[in-house]
Amino acid sequence: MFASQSASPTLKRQISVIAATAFVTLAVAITAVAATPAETQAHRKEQYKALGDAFKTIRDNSKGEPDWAAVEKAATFVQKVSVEQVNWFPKGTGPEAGKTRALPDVWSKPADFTAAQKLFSDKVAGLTAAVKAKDSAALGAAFKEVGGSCKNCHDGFRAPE
Ligand code: ASC
Repeated sequence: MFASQSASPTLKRQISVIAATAFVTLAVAITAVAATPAETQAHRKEQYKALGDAFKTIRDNSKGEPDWAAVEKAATFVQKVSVEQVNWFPKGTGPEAGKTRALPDVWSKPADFTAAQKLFSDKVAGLTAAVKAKDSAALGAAFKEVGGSCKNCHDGFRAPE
């Protein structure tokens, strides 16, 4: 018999919840896939700008006694970006899609670019650990390491302003 005729109210409610969850998941997935190249560029520019702001917060707090609440918030964002950025450079989102400082090597040397992105997320692990331990000396050291990984990627894959 058809499920909705034989199912108990509890089961029906569970089925509704599962169906609604599946619908939302699908809608989110379609939205992510459907971003135009220009939208992808705009998104990554916005996120990297916010990353710069978050990194400034950490820099400002890496001398003297940190404001740990502010540092934690900023470091959480840095960590999120370090993971998500691997999705921000699909093919077709280079200069052909709009004004960007991302260099062609992003797409012509994908293994090198992936390695540069990985260096960043690897160094962020040290930052996250320092924040978790509320260790200001470790924070200062990790800040420098992360900054080096930013520069490493910019040197190879981003045009100067
Ligand atoms: C920052 C910032 C960057 C990095 C980089 C480190 O504060 O906005 O892009 O540090 O300059 O070398």
